[in-house]
Amino acid sequence: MSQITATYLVHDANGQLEKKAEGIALGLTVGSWTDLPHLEQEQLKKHKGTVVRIDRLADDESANAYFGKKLTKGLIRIAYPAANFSSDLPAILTTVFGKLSLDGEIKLLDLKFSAELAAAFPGPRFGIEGIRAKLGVHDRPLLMSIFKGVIGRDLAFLENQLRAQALGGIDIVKDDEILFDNPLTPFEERIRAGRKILDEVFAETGHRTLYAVNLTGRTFELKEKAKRAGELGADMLLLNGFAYGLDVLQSLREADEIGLPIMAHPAVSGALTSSAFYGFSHHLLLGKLLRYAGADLILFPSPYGSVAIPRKKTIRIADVATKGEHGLNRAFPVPSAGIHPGLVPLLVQDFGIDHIVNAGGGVHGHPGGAVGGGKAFRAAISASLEGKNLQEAAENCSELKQALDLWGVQEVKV
Ligand code: 1AE
Repeated sequence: MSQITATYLVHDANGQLEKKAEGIALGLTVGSWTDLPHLEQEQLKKHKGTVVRIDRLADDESANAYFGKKLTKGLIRIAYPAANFSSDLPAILTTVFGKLSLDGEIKLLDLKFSAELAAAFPGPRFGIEGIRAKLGVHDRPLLMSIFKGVIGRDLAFLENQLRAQALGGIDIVKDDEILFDNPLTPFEERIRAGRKILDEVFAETGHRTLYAVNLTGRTFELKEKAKRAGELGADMLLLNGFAYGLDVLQSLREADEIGLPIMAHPAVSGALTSSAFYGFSHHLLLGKLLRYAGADLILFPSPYGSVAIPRKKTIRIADVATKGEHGLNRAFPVPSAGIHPGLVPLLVQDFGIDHIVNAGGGVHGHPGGAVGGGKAFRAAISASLEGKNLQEAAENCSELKQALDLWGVQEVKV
């Protein structure tokens, strides 16, 4: 049967997980059950939510302290028949976590899509393989950087930053997520200028860099704007997917007339994922749902940088973005924020070859500017893949040495 199965973390004051689970399964589907006459039960059977499993977890003092009462902690798994909702994320999320999310004592950890339901979702148009093919780079993590300090600056400033990043050997340059359409660097002008600079650098050096332009503005304008971006030569779209909503991302992904890779930024998602007690798990929201909706690249907080989340959670996000899921294309994991070259060995250890090293300050803050920053990162990536110590590699790369002197190296502990 086509269905979606939700796993919840619950904290129950009454200590009755079975009753709680049954209440959710019925409350979010047919309402009541045992009181219904047999005929109505027969009619409604295919719409009834089913409690699949209940696991009681050990008492959690931190949860009791947070809620100010003794609670029973558990995992509850409920299957919802696809007959109850249309095959879109707004309907699915409202079914499995609509009103339920409002009680503040329940966290949605996972959603398991049946094969039939998963077939309604596009997944990434390009995915890891498609992005690699665009760049012709198949044997190393990609390197991405971010325009920084560009608000209030003109196009010439952006052009200089872009040229420096590309000359540093960076594979993808993305707009800062806080750069919106503005009179100094309008959307279309940014794309035209970016196309010109990157083609020039390619002609000079043979290095291909892709530019991801921030797709911004009112929701109903986005499709036309994205199409125009492609016509003007943008390589990729950046989308603040949680400010707009997952279904907006999916609609952009599905529009064949756009046909550009989409990079999803995690802005705003922290409000939905950060609590241990309510909201969504990181891997569900940032890994699975972004992938189902069609993000080719998924940015998320790294375990090491300025807005770090625990390592295990980041690895789970990357796993969900890249494994299984009914054959959907694999989304590129991009652990981000506060990344510098000294962290690259750890990133390679945690995420392997199929991830993107992404840095803003760690590129532009290099003493040699973005050219030096890019070179330092590329050297750190090569050394990490060869299993070389970064200090040793820095003997042959002055830019890497400068970076390590500035930011240090974080040791890999196996
Ligand atoms: C998790 C998103 C990271 C991001 O968007 C960003 O701008 C990072 O910048 P840096 O590398 O921390 O300077």
